[in-house]
Amino acid sequence: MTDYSFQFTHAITRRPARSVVYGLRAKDHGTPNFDQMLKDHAHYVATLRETGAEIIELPALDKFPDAVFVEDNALCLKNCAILMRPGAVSRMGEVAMIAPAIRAQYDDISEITGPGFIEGGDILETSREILIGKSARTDAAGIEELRAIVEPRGYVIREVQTPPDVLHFKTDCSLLDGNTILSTKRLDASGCFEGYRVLHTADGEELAANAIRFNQFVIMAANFPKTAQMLRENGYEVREINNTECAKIDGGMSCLSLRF
Ligand code: CIR
Repeated sequence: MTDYSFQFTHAITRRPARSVVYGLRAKDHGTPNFDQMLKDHAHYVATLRETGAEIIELPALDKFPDAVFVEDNALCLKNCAILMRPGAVSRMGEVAMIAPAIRAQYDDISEITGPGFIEGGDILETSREILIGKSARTDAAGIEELRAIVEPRGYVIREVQTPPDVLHFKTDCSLLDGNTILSTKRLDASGCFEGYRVLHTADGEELAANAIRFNQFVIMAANFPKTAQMLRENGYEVREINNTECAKIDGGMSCLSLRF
């Protein structure tokens, strides 16, 4: 049986624009190297494609430095998609730019119209529910607007809390299979994953938590050897992608694609 929380036939990505060096960031970790980011992005796209999925690559958008992080623009479910309303003002215009690509794939499309905010990075879909972390980018009104759209379509929403000073809920966790979550210890300590099997990132490797399960692969940022080994020991087929440049602007593996 297909588990739509990690078995996908499609992904949408967007090539990084030169303006990506001006992307939003919470702390200064230096300017991303654009050429390295292009290489890493190409590696990421090739890895998604290796699973047999169709990858729709959208062109770079110089006007929106963070537009490479398409995950925040939409929620793509099995039979419907919802266009988000980013909490970051500089990112609001990205949604209209991605809408045509989503409309080409879905018949049932809704959009968050506000006044609330919600970004895809705060949304974790598992095989039984959709967890949404309240954060600086996702507020209660945004979550309620999404709830009103998806619950009549048969989905269950559970509001949780993104840890303070963490950009998105999925900065600290990922789905490994329908019932297994990779999480930082700090997020798991909140109790939000009760009933799931939870594997923890190694101490000091918290940035490894933002991974994706995409068909047969767990795709994670490189340079987190203990967490990668732990995942391999648990039977996952791990692929590592250099993420040093995206990490400078708080981006990771999940942010770079919409998967459906
Ligand atoms: C931002 O602050 O919006 C971007 N620089 C990073 C977005 C990362 N997106 C994600 O975790 N889903």
